[in-house]
Amino acid sequence: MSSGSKRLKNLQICRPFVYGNMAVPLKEDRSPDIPPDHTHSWTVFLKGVNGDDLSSFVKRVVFKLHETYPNSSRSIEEPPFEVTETGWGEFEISIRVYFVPEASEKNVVMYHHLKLHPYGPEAEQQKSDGATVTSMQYDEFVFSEPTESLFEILTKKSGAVLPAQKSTMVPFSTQSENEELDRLSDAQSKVQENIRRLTERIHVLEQEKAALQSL
Ligand code: SLL
Repeated sequence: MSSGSKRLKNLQICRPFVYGNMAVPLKEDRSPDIPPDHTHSWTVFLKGVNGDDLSSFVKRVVFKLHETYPNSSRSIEEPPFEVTETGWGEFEISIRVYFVPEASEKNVVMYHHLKLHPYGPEAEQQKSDGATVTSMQYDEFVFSEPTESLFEILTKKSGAVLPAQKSTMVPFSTQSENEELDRLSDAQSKVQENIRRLTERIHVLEQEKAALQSL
């Protein structure tokens, strides 16, 4: 077994995401390239919550469209994981997610019913306004007993929380913001260090338990 492919027992790690679609009715000034029977422009997507980047552990996402579309299987290898199209009808889209090889996880599939037409109590008003229709769902990837590599990837400090570059010429508010970011970053490192230590401890206990059971 290569390093990092070992699985961490008794540990589960989750990552939230949303998937779904947005749609808008096509206007009079539509491009001449769009077939005349198409009524809407839409985007189907899978993305992290709060701008989270999923690409550290998601390798690609395959959106399977209705077979009336050319190359109906669309493979997206990097974020944004989405497909934009025009069309006239609603249909079910399968969204298959492949994880990075270090994760040693099977791909997962979700189904989303493409929504073009307003629904719900405000539907009539929205229809006459030509409003954007959104239909999306929250879900979580649940990794049970992740590989060490996947655990590493998922708990790695993300670039977004690194403190901004310090400068001596910054106005006071920016400086105190930077200090706050430093403190948050330190606290985050400590929490991660604790998680790592506890995970190791669990490992050791698991091994002791296995040794006792084999007596
Ligand atoms: C329906 N069962 O009848 C659905 C099928 C198909 C949608 C919807 C056009 C594709 C294209 C398109 O919108 N297909 O012309 O490339 O409502």
